[in-house]
Amino acid sequence: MQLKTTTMIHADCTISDFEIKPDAELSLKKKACVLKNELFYHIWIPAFYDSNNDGTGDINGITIKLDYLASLGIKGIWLSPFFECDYKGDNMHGYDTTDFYSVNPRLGTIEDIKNLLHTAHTKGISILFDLPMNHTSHAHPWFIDSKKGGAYKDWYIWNEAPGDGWHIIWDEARAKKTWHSHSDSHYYGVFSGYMPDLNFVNNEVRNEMARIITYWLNMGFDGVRIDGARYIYEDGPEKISDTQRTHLLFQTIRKDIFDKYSETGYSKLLIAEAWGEKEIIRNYYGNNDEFHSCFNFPLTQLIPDLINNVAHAETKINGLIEYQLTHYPEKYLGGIFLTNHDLAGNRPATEFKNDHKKMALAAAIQFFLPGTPFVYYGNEVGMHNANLKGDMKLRSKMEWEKQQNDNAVFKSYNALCSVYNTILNDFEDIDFAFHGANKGILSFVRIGSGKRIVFLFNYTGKMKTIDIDPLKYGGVTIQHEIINGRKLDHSEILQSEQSLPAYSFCIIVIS
Ligand SMILES: [Ca+2]
Repeated sequence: MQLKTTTMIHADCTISDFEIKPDAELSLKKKACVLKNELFYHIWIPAFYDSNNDGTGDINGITIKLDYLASLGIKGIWLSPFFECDYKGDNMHGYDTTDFYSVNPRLGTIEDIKNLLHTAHTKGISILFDLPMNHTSHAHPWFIDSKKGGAYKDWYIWNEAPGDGWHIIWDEARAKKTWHSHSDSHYYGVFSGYMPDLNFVNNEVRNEMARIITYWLNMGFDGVRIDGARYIYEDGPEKISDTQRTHLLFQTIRKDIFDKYSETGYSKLLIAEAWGEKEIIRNYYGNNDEFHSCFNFPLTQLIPDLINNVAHAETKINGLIEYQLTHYPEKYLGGIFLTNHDLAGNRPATEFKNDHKKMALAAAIQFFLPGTPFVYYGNEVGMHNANLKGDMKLRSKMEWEKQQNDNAVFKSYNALCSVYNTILNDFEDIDFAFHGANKGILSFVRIGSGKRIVFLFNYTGKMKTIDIDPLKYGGVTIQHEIINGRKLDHSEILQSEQSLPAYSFCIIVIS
């Protein structure tokens, strides 16, 4: 009986009819997953840089600013959605796709995309695209046909009498509807009636999604961020997220698509937006056979909480990292971010009320915990949350005028990016010793081939004495950096006890 059930579930999660054929002209050769100790930058396209002065940031604007990103030390970019979409008003988010194969003309053309890929790759910068695969816009031709009962009828989820219990998990009032009426029936749309969910039980839908993913990866993209990964299959009331079939489909996509790209020498990254607690995120790594990486949502709140001295923040961050070390697959690399486009966190300038030291400290923790830092556009120049409603707070125009050398935040980010690329270039994480957040000091050691790096962060407003006895870390030769403070000389390090000023940090490289 068990075998029969498993086979049946697998049958709902297979894919075929796609081709792995990376374009050699536009693709970047990568032996390993693109996220290994590489600094990423998250761009909200309409807000970033407007190349043709029509009021909307665009693809060519990113190409123009690649030198800026390269000089900062950025090695990869995650783009907000650029597919043709329905809503094109002030908060054009692009998660309401009307054509997965074409580019929103407000953002540019397919030639602009190819030019961006080519130019970025010549500078060694990877590019990820954002795929809202769970749903389309209600204005997508597939859904218009589905509503009429045409050939695409079964591409969406219809139910004459869905009943109760289909609540979205983040809506505590449990008032938001996930079923939406149309003539005598109802269709399912977990995010809204404007974005109906695709029916992944339908073989044609899965194959189409595999074609879409490989179309863009073949063109030259280096990976994909899967939007709303928790909501792909739903099993009924109270079972609309994190279902077994959702995991099985991503395992299939990993094995049949991503592992095959790796075999061609063009490794591509699969990263999840699985917005939830650590136990939920853990399952999207599978047994190292599902997503390469998942965004670390719990950490986004805990980093500022630690620095802002919020009650129990030490216990919570220790609990999070110890859980990850115990339960996540070995060498997992999460995406670490302080802000994204969705109100998951405030911009640091707002969160820390413009306190430059706290902002630099938060960025340093984000950068140096094992994982991949994703810098949200504008955080590096100290942009604040905009005085706008809802998620528009985090989607305001890039403040290019703040990109000046006398900007203290920008200076800190430049220094951090430079140190990051210097000490983690070619660093292979072999082991990690987490000493935890304790009495105002967060400390850990990253151990790689040939060197180990000690990190100490003082997240209090007081001077702290730290023990940097090299013997304790088994080091022979010591190089060192102190940011937000002065540089130590060798004899001082041998004294082993040092003072670490308020909201500053110390990085010791032992090789
Ligand atoms: Ca779904």
